[in-house]
Amino acid sequence: MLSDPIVALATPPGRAALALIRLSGRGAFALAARCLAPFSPEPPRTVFRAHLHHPVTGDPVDEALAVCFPGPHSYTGEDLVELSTHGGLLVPADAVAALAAAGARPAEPGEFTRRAVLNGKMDLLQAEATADLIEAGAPAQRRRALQQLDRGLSRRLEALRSEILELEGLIAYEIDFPEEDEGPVRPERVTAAWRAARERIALLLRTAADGERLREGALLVIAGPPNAGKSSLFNALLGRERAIVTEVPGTTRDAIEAYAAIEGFPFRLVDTAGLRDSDDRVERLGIEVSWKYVEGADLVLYCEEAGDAGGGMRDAFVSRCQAPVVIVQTKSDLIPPTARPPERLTASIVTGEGLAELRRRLAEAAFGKLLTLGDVEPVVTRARHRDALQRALAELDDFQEARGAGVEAAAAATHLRAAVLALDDLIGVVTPDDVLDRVFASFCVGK
Ligand SMILES: Nc1nc2c(ncn2[C@@H]2O[C@H](COP(=O)(O)OP(=O)(O)OP(=O)(O)O)[C@@H](O)[C@H]2O)c(=O)[nH]1
Ligand SMILES: [Mg+2]
Repeated sequence: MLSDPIVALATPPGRAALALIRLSGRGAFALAARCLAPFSPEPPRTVFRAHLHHPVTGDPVDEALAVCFPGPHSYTGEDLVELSTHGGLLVPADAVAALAAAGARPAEPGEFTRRAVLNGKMDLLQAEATADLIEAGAPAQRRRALQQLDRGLSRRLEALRSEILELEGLIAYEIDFPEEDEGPVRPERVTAAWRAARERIALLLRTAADGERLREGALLVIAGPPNAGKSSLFNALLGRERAIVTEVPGTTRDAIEAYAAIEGFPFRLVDTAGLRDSDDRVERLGIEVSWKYVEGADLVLYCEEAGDAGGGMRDAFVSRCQAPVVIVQTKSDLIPPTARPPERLTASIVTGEGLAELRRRLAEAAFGKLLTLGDVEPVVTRARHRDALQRALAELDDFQEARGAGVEAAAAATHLRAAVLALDDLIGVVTPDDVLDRVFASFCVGK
């Protein structure tokens, strides 16, 4: 395993009070000693102040604070030094250059965390959760990432893994007693254990759609006839005036996309051009774009003016949509409360009425499964997780099919072994390099 010393700036470069620099690997302390005076790794995990200078020219770089974490009690599991310097563009870059001149190599993105995984400080799911935590833009994303970092998903998968291993153990009896008609383990017991493990995997897989949406944000497309108040609602949900609003039908020509947290959940909001037959070439193009977005949406918010009798258009629209549609009647302030149909969601951006309920409905429609699961139940959040679980499930099913077909126990058991391997891949027990490359490709340098 590579453990050569690596260095990186862990904070973004630019005008800031402080910067954090990390140095990790074999010989990290000796290397730091060439740039810091005074320097001593003893006592460990204790902050000390030191002059930081270039090891070759002796040029002073900064007055820094340093902490030494001797391996294996460090983030990477290796000897690790963290330096706090002044921020800005020059000082942190010079500090990194000084450590590089002393013999450290600039780290690749995610290389510190990759070493943490390889040294058994965390599993691959926790490493992914670290990246998710950094990327989190909505509270629900942060909570989910923290739960995965706390090994919520890892523990569930480990339990599942032991269940399959126990099932393999039951089968081993049959392998040991091949002559007997019926081994010491009743077939129903094997079937019950198989069914329990299968159901657990299926349960996790059912969280995948909402979980992946939670990481990426739900694509919420606002659509409807011109002048229905779509852009106004878009701005209200965003909390700022992003889209142009006028009383002229056909104001929005192009789709406008923006990120918003609604009820703590991440959404990618899209405002679109109003749908109608138009002779205007530019508007027609805009309407085509609207339909493209509607077709790719996770959720559609269909707007129609309160009291609008355009039910035919709405029904035709809904039947053309793949994604779930939330229908809202806008401008409810323009009609008397008695005229509002009780079964319809109504909202007004003038009075603010109905907006809180609308937000709740949108979160419910896009993330309903996560809302019912709460924050305790683990959820799978990546295609990588889904693929591995599907592989495990397919192997379990092949196992049961083989038994049904009277295949010899030892041969049937190979499917259980393969299911365990799929879970191992997922947790990151024995992960091939190319999988690691893919996971860490999206990481920040210095993490
Ligand atoms: N009274 C009232 N007027 C509203 C409300 N929402 C929007 N409007 C008005 O309705 C008109 C159209 O609003 P927009 O948000 O531009 O409508 P749109 O659906 O985006 O229209 P297009 O982009 O042309 O398709 C504007 O004059 C808004 O001020 C509301 O809740 N109450
Ligand atoms: Mg508009």
